[in-house]
Amino acid sequence: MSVHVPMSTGSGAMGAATAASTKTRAATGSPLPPLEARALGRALTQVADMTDPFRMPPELELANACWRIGFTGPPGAGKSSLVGRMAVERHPGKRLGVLAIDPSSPVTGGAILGDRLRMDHLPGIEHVFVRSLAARSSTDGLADNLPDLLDLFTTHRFDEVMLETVGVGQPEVAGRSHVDTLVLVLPPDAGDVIQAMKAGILEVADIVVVNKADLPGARRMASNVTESVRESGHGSSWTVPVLLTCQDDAASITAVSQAIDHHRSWLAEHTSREAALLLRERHRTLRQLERMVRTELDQRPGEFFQMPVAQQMANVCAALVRQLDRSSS
Ligand SMILES: Nc1nc2c(ncn2[C@@H]2O[C@H](COP(=O)(O)OP(=O)(O)OP(=O)(O)O)[C@@H](O)[C@H]2O)c(=O)[nH]1
Ligand SMILES: [Mg+2]
Repeated sequence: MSVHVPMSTGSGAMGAATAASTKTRAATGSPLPPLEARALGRALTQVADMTDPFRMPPELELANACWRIGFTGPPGAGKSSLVGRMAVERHPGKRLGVLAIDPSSPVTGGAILGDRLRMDHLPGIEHVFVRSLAARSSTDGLADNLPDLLDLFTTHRFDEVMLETVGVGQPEVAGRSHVDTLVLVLPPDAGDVIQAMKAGILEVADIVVVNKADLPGARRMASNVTESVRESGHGSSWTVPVLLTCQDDAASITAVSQAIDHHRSWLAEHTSREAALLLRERHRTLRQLERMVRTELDQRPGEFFQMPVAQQMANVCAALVRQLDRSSS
């Protein structure tokens, strides 16, 4: 079964993904169309619940892709609190979405801790949409259908979406390929986490936040992280800012928001958005294929794997081609 999500009109004008698309709606002065929050909520549930290993993704006008900001970090670092504050800080003049992915138990498929959003103050704000979803069967802490879930925010004409994921060390976990700006949120006592992250997430974070600056050890943690970031490097000329935040210190929240804007401007100046969006599509295809292959292999009996490997692969590929033919006819 495949689910049809609302599509944007147009012919996928990737070439138009220029600096103009980095302007906010407030900057361009165009009015916001009505937000169909209930339709979006239903579509998110529908896409999140899909178990079909094969889905034809919607044709999107990539040039209109909304800006995606990821917040990741260990459990309890204060990601939700920060995202909540950030939404208040950033929503004026924009349509802004918040999507939090909860880790879920692989055994029951249910979210362990349920909805832990600390954003009760947000749903009343016009043009701000908040949703929390369980990660389902995905093994890397992200929802299996995350690319499609995030696309829904583009089809519903959002300017910006903030994604919260629990990061435990691997860049994939952070959803690096799904977002434009990745913010790593750490608590003051994350020394062990930093050790574990050295070869991973620290290298792909665009901004590092040491939260709970009101607690002892935060400053020391920030200077340790600054050192680690300097050692590991970012792989580009972007200088990763390491910022201290405290939920009750409005100026510290504003500083993170400004760093996000700064990173966006830097990307617009130094990188190709078109290339970044195509890389994201590549990642989607890869994830989709991995999922389809895994599902096919799960259906094969043990004897299947006695065949020569080339024959096994040809058999699986033929089955995938049949599936694709069926779904496009
Ligand atoms: N002292 C202090 N506590 C904070 C701060 N920010 C958040 N907290 C507290 O830290 C706890 C965890 O906050 P969350 O925002 O739920 O953290 P999270 O990273 O989203 O947690 P998970 O989604 O469970 O991984 C809560 O009790 C918050 O009130 C802060 O700046 N200072
Ligand atoms: Mg949270």
